[in-house]
Amino acid sequence: MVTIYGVYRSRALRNIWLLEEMGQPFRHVPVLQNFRAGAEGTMHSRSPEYLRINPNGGIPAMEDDGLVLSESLAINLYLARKFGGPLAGADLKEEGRIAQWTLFGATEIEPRSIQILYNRVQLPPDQRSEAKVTEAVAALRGPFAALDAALAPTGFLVGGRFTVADINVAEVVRYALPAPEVLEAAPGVKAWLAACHARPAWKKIFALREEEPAL
Ligand SMILES: N[C@@H](CCC(=O)N[C@@H](CS)C(=O)NCC(=O)O)C(=O)O
Repeated sequence: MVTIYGVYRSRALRNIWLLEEMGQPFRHVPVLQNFRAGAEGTMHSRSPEYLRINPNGGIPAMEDDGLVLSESLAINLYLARKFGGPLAGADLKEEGRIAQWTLFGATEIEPRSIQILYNRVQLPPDQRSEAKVTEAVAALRGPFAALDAALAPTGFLVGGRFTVADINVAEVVRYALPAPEVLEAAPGVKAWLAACHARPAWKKIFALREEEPAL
């Protein structure tokens, strides 16, 4: 059985979302970020036992049949390929598109959207920078316009249906929500994200996430 290491309030949520959507049972080991270590007395990203699993020390990690993977988005590509079904690419061309949008999310969106999350929500108030938010909002305009155009024909990123590409990109777009002006400028992205978050699997895992202590 697949094991996912990482609390719901981490990038492990991406993997948990996909597994829920695919109806795949999995083992969940709630590893904490190291800066939260000690709060709940559970394993954290710098615990020796976790570093034996993932020497990079980041969460999430996944174990499956002797394979250990890190990088949340790569884990999702692996899981989609392994379990197949409508969330996975139906052929090589769709797999190419899924990889394209996943890397677009990782390179064009996440480095900016995470600055919005850090500087509007997660950092202690005296460490936040509105200048970084402004910079991120400006840098996201182009990528969000590209996403908006890609979503226009069908409302999905690949194959006219909900796939792992939508999960991988929705999870990095979500970090921009604390700056609503970015989404107001891209109404197709806003509607698509709302549709992603209306899915039963998302509602289920987000409720479980809310039960965890906040960061
Ligand atoms: N690119 C990596 C990022 C992993 C990452 O930075 N995870 C955070 C939690 S969401 C983490 O482990 N933070 C605590 C630490 O680095 O010790 C991925 O997508 O898996």
